Amino acid sequence: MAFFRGLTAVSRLRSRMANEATTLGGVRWLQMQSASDLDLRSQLQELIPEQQDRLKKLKSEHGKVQLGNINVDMVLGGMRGMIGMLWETSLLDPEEGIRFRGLSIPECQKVLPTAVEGGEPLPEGLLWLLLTGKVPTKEQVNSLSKELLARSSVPAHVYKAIDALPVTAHPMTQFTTGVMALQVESEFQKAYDKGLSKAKFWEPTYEDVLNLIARLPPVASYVYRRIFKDGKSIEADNALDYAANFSHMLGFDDPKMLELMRLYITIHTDHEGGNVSAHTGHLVGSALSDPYLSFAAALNGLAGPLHGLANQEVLLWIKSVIEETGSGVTTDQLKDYVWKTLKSGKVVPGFGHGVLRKTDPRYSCQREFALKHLPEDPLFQLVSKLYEVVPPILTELGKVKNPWPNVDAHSGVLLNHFGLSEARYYTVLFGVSRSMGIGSQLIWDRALGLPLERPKSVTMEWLENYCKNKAA
Ligand code: NMX
Ligand code: MLT
Repeated sequence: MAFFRGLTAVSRLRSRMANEATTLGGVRWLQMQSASDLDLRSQLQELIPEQQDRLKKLKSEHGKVQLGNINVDMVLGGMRGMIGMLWETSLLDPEEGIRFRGLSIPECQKVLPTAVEGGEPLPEGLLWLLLTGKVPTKEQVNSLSKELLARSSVPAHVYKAIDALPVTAHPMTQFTTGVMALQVESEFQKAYDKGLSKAKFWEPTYEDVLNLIARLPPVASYVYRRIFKDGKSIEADNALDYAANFSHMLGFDDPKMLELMRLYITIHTDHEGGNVSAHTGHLVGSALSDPYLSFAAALNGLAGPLHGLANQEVLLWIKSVIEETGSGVTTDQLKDYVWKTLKSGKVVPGFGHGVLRKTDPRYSCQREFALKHLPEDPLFQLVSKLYEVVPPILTELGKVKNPWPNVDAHSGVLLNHFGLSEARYYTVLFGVSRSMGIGSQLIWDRALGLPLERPKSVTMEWLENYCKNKAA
């Protein structure tokens, strides 16, 4: 009975999405099945002319409409709140969190195909959604899983490039080196060198992006096993989906870990365009650098502690709490540790955000996963305690705009529970997932012919003179 009630709710959501097709930008959300429907590239081929016309119309009819006012604080404050980029695949609401092509995380969990009945979404489904704006069928997702598997072979020189680094090099350095080594196979670069017309730029970009996404799990798992295990790679299992296969190649086959990996890869894919990694990927891509060059640049941004590296920092911080206080840490001890961190001039990792002003829904869905699968895990219980302790302290500081936890506050304890305890590796997992969002948008950047990104910068003297003249 509950199952049928669940099905009714899903079909209500699907039909709501179908009805909302025009309000969500005119992209068709659902479709009937035909042979070419299983081929993602053919789907894009159909969508691109529509979206090109839509952009042309937007430019010609509304090009001069003003979008907010830029003030000096925004220029000096990291461009917060400044609208300055087109990013089609997702949109972030400060209160609600991320929507992938209009769908929130709970909605994606309801409508995207899963590997397990009632389980977590398959990231291939989210990739399809990001690229096309359509919720794929299970057949489409299976077909994409197979396509990614078929594209996943990694040339030997990539592993040699990684092996040239000391094994002590940070996993992100080794991973990005692998991505740069993959670049020698760029279809975009080859086609551009042969004089490909601008109208066709999206086609080799599509090939590069799908190849890149497909090849990241073997490269990333190679890095993991080189640094933390015996150095022996584990063969892909062709029967598995993208995330499960990645987990398998890392060395983790517990069915719950496979589900965690599906959830993990799904929720980290995209967070609109202004975050450091996405913005970097888009900026570098705007110079017509190919997707490998663009994504390697994005990864270097992700490797910063205020961005993706925060997931590493969170687990290390949690472990340092336990080291100092023992495992039965009390609320008062936790408060003292948070204050000690702040007083030493550090941030509390995993809390705060540049845009969000509420608890990150990516945190909430990981919390739900933990409540379902590992409620007794002591580190999960510590993370739950931090949820009570940290926000009032950050609020008391008086300057923190968002005291609530972000995605990184939770991910480490889940991975740690299933044996992936090496915190220094966590940002690589984030990177594998982010390739789907940045890559999808890069394809649309080329399909829509978006221009070189080149904002204006000014000096302090320029600002002082401008403000003086304005006041006069
Ligand atoms: N702990 C201590 N201080 C903080 C925190 C925090 N978690 N969050 C913000 N602040 C401080 C911030 O450093 C700034 O101080 P100051 O004026 O002295 O420079 C002040 O509060 C105002 O910052 P906000 O405007 O609230 O935040 P901003 O947009 O500048 O930065 C983050 C956003 C995410 C960089 C910041 O909240 C932070 O450093 N958080 C901890 C690191 C983290 O979890 N990063 C991961 C973000 C998600 N991701 O995956 O990328
Ligand atoms: C992200 O997922 O990119 C982070 O939450 C940072 C951001 O959105 O600025």
